[in-house]
Amino acid sequence: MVAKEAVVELVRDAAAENGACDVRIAPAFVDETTRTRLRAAFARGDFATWGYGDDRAVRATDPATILERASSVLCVAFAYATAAPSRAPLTGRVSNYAWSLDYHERLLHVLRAAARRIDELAGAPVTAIACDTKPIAERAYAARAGLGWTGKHTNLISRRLGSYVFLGEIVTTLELEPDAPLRTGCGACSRCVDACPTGALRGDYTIDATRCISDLTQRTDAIPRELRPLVGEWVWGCDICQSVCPPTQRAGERGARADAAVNAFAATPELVRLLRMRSSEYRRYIARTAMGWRGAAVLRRNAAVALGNALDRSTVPALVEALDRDPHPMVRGHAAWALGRIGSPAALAALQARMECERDGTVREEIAAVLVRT
Ligand code: B12
Ligand code: SF4
Ligand code: SF4
Repeated sequence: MVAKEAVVELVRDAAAENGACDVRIAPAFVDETTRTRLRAAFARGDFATWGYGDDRAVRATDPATILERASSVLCVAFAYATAAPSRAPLTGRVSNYAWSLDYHERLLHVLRAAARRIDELAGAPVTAIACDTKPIAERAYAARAGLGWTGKHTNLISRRLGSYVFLGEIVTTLELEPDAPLRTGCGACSRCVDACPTGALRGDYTIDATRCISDLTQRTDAIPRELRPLVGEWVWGCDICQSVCPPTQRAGERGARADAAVNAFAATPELVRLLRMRSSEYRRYIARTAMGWRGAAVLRRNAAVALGNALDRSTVPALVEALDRDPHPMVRGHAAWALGRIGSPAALAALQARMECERDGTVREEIAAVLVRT
């Protein structure tokens, strides 16, 4: 018989180098309530950009999908809050979770080490791990384990560490006594709902992810035109709903010592430099962070949108350069939009000139949408 305390201690030991963490245990049950919520969310189209369907709802709510004869889920919360760096004008905003070394690698390393030691203790392979890498409703099992509660911003809020926590799981066939869910919640607070610039949060613990800035900055196709002005200067992710959340504010930067920015450019990228970024700079400064997985063109597109929202005429030459020379049509199209937003004579003249030679239909459409208004 393997004792619950010994297993929890092994996880804490493995995580010790990575700042504060909490560990609690949920039963590996089929979670019908969450399954119904996921189905409803997918049917509403809230996750249309992710292509989630019924299969995802079924798999994510049954830990046996990850490990046959799963009996318990060790849910782990890793703190990651670090103070927002001060920003100079014309730099982009990057979310707290993304400016450090990619968390997946670090946390999977911790979970793997802990799982190996649990297997040794049990004398047989009894574990499987996940951290944003497998279809499991991580927040739902964490909430069931009492690691925290689901806030109206839909993030799991740990009582001690706030919501700036990553979640990871060790699913095991060991029968470990489950912990109780917390008896707490958001009450009448709705600060996150009021603060969200795009109206993505409905206030009933659901989100229209297709409106969330975090999703908009990660998608690989065009950002819907009507949403671009609402993205502001975010170039990766968004922290607004969490930064106004009282329990997250109270937690402060408790324990996140491993999450310092990898370099200043990743934390507060100069927008013009980001707009011009090619593979070598991308590989050097960005690829190893959590904003590296979508490639350089997505970040150049995001820089164009942020510059369109910054409305600074000094950036027109760089945007014209992107319009004329960026190899990716999506970046050229968003540069056209940004020039239209700035709307100076030089910006409009560049758009007129580009219309004469641009061959890509999507870019021509972006330019036409500006010129028709002027
Ligand atoms: C797709 C995805 C996204 C999408 C959609 C986000 C979302 N809210 O679902 C986008 C790109 C927008 C996104 C953004 C972010 N993400 Co994300 N994302 C995921 C991913 C891969 C799947 C989430 C999913 O299945 N969503 C579908 C929804 C329906 O499922 P759910 O959120 O689990 O469902 C809960 C709600 O529906 C809620 N619910 C619904 N109705 C009701 C009713 C009541 C009464 C209650 C109480 C609850 C409730 O209960 C469900 C279970 O808890 C997870 C990893 C994973 N495997 O879970 C990471 C994950 C959720 N993301 C994470 C992070 C860090 C973020 C960002 C903070 C990053 C950033 N700063 O930009 C933002 C937060 C934005 C926000 N407000 O949610 C962390 C969250 C950690 C935490 N503390 O909760 C996760 C768990 C990754 C990880 N391993 O750490 N993400
Ligand atoms: S991350 Fe930003 S855009 Fe997304 S729900 Fe929160 S405040 Fe709204
Ligand atoms: S801001 Fe208020 S309503 Fe939103 S998650 Fe935090 S406590 Fe809950």
